[in-house]
Amino acid sequence: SIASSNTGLNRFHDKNSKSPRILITGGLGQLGTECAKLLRKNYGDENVILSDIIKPSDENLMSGPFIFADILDFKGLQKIVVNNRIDWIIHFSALLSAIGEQNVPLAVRVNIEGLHNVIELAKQYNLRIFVPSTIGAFGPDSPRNPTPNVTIQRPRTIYGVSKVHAELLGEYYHHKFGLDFRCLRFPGVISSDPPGGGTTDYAVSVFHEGLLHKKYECYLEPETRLPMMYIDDCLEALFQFLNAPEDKLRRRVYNVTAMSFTPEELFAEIKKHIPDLHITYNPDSRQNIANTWPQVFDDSEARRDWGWQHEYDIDKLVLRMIQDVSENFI
Ligand code: AKB
Repeated sequence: SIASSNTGLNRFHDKNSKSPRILITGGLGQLGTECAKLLRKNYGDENVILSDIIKPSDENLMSGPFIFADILDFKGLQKIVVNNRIDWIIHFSALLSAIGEQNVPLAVRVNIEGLHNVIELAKQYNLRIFVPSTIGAFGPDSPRNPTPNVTIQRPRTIYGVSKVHAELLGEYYHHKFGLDFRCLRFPGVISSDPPGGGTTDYAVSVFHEGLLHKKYECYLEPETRLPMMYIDDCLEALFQFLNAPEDKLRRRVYNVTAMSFTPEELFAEIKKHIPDLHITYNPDSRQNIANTWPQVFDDSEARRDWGWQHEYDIDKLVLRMIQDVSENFI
């Protein structure tokens, strides 16, 4: 994993500077536990607090502190920030694209009201705040191949709308109040830990189903091209960007990606390792979402400004996922 492949502690912090104290919200989603591992490796176990409203497993509790935090409870959050002397917030709590469409009022509360709470808190206590955005922040009017950093957005999902709102509010707070707001637009993130309720989830499920049952029914059409990245690259981008000096940042919101592929191309690569994998297609409402999203994401500004570079292309990703899922889930 990225945490163990790092060359050592404090890659970006000199030995004499104090480690930041970091709160991760929505910490038991797809990115939280792996992100905590990486940050703990760099800043010390006790300095990274994972939080969620979900009950943690024993494994979640293994590497450092976990607390209950409800992002809809402003006072509760305030107490956590003060009592734990938090310096940075990584705000992962959100309902993803497909699940958000099934419960729009809840998505509005979690994705928009929750964001209001953490951003206001970050302003009041002068915290650095990272909020992930997504390829889902684009829509049918956006150029799809490639999709540049600054262009028409106008998404058609509540998830996308909430992420555009987060991007704009964060930029506004930065310019108006000097808030240290940082935001990366991620593509579909692929990890052996399952995501929940996204449009790009097929690219994770196929590994689990494929290795267990040798068959997978895909809910997207075979030629649906979407940008993707392996979780180690995603967290590496987050880590580098969090630590990028202010003078390198020409904007507060950057596209990042690693590759783009269609289901057909991914399955062909997996079949090199699991030749008897049987694929069927049965597109559902997620196809309509995917049809409005970028096919190829232009992240040249992140590469130019703060040196973003990905490590995993499709062949390396497939090898690594087969290994991860076989070791941890089969
Ligand atoms: C989703 O599919 O909703 C997410 C995303 C691309 O933001 N994985």
